[in-house]
Amino acid sequence: MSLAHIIDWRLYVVTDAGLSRGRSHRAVIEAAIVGGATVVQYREKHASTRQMIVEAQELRDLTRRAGVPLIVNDRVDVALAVDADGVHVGQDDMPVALARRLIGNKLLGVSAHSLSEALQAVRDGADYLGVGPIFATTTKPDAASPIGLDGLRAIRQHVSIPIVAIGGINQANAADVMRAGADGIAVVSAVVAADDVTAAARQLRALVSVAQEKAL
Ligand code: 3NM
Repeated sequence: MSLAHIIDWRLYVVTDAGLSRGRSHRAVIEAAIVGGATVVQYREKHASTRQMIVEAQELRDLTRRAGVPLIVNDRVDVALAVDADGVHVGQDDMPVALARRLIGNKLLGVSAHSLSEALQAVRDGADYLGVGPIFATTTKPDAASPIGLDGLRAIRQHVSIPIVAIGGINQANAADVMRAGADGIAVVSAVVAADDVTAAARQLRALVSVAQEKAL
């Protein structure tokens, strides 16, 4: 059993500068943690490396104080530089086995959009999967087509490492996603773009917790 099995994956909040309505990553993530975010992913596609280091370090400081794991999207170098808890790679990012060699026993998450990608990621040494998009999303313009709850269930049946589901997840469908076998929901817009980030996180956290308790 890896470290990934003892992490609370229920509410995995992913940053997005474009959706944060002028609020800093730090302000958004602080508010999300107050509302009950259990994992934070720093995802930044446009900033300079220098800016990413500054922002990731801010998130590192506050996630460490809160006891919440910090994962950096795509950028192994940034993750190592700020001593994040892990890295998350997509299918076009650094190959999983190579990322593993660079990060040692830090957490390694992999995006999977199909059962075959999921099985390959497990073979390559992923600690957890980001499975999606479950539903349509405008947050990631190059997202694959939605795999739905059935797609999520199929992957769950074949994979025992933790799964966070992503893509179009919100208050209306979070419980369904948990019932389909996810260990947690990964959300961008439902939290980061909310008027009240803390309230949005709190509501999602309650929904996933109730769904998970019922499933146990
Ligand atoms: N990755 P929202 S979908 C960052 O399918 C990301 O791998 C996806 O944003 C994948 O919660 C996605 O706003 C965007 O729908 C999710």
